[in-house]
Amino acid sequence: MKTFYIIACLLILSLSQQVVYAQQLPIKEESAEGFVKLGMPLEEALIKTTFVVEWLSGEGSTEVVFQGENIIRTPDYIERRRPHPDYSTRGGFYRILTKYAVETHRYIFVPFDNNGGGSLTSRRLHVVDKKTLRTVVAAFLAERKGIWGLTVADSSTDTIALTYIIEEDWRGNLKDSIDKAITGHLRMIEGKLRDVAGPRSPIPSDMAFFRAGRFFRMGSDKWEKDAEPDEKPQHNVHLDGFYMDKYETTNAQYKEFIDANPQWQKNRIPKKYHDGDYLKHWNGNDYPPAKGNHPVVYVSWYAAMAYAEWRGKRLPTEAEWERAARGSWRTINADRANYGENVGDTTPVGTYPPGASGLYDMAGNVWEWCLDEYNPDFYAISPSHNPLAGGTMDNTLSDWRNVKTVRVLRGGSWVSNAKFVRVSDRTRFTPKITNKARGFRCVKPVTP
Ligand SMILES: [Ca+2]
Ligand SMILES: [Ca+2]
Repeated sequence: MKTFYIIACLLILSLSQQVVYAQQLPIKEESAEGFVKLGMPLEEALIKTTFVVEWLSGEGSTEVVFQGENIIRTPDYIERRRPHPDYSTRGGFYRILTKYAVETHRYIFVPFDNNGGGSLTSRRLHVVDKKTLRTVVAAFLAERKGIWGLTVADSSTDTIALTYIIEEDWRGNLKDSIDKAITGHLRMIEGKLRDVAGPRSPIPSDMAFFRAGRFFRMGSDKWEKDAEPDEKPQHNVHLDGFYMDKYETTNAQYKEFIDANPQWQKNRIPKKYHDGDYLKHWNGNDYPPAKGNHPVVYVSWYAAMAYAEWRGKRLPTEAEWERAARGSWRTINADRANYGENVGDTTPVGTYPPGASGLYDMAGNVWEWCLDEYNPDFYAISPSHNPLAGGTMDNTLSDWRNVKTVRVLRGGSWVSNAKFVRVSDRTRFTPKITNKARGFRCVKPVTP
């Protein structure tokens, strides 16, 4: 008992000092504070948790009630826990298990079935140490193929994450060997996730935070109406954490940029960075009267890149853009977005209600430049982690002035038909092109 409290105190102490580190990673619906604010002492909570000891040899299992420190600690079993009725909400049970895993330097993993279905409480949660993890995953994988989720609780960095450890490609084949998947996963958890789980520093008020490890289906399904070939196959994507601007970049913001960087003013910008129409609607270095809060348009991809760099940000990858835009509406109409000439011009940013993630005008108003080269076949070959077409992130960010290949735009504009306002629609233009319906917004990685 004493040892337990000493460990707990040390944990709390180290948590309070690691200000630069991440807060506990919230799982799904859980708030960032959920873990540390678990009201009941762990000891007490665990006593109320039924768990099943399951031997890896396959010799069976025993159901027992957790009794404080009296855990059978042998290397050849795993614990499969079930929530006490008092903790039957998925969040409550998850928090208890996670806290337990952190304090015992162990991991939890959650095998998902092929459909990813079922509530978290109905899934089997296994508590294992790092060494056992490989054995356990291999054993389960032999049993049935599928997409395997892993929640890792890492006691050294006090982070947890729900991520996918082994993924299927669109044909149903596993993408990695077990060894490769586990190694890669642990490296990621131990490295990047500590900073991206849930930043302790406040989220900038004009940006929305997107947690790492979130999995989503990118692209369009076979049956999706209006989907074009370049939106297929639908595939799994896993992203590092990032912030995204809540609004499209405005004229007023863009003016600050050209005032501070005269080489990007209309009469100074080098020819290689635009098509002759750059800031066509501006009067010299002034945006049109009363349009300070409208999205800037007539900006090339180069101009967007330069602006983002100056702000200490960058353009979003297509995957980041789509992940941020997903989950808002199944249908679109004139009350929700500025598209299809229903207004006849850009509208001030934030005129329409925000989407599910708190972002405005992802659908319509102006098309938004993305970082990626446009490759219609990219989805068939795209890596599952942080996909980016046309080069590495480092190369693209350091060498963007020499980029010549076509770039992606997303989200449709005030001119576009509904078809182009769909979240998975992709379009493209050469990086020099500017026009009245194209602008951008920026993102910022959480890990420097
Ligand atoms: Ca937009
Ligand atoms: Ca398209």
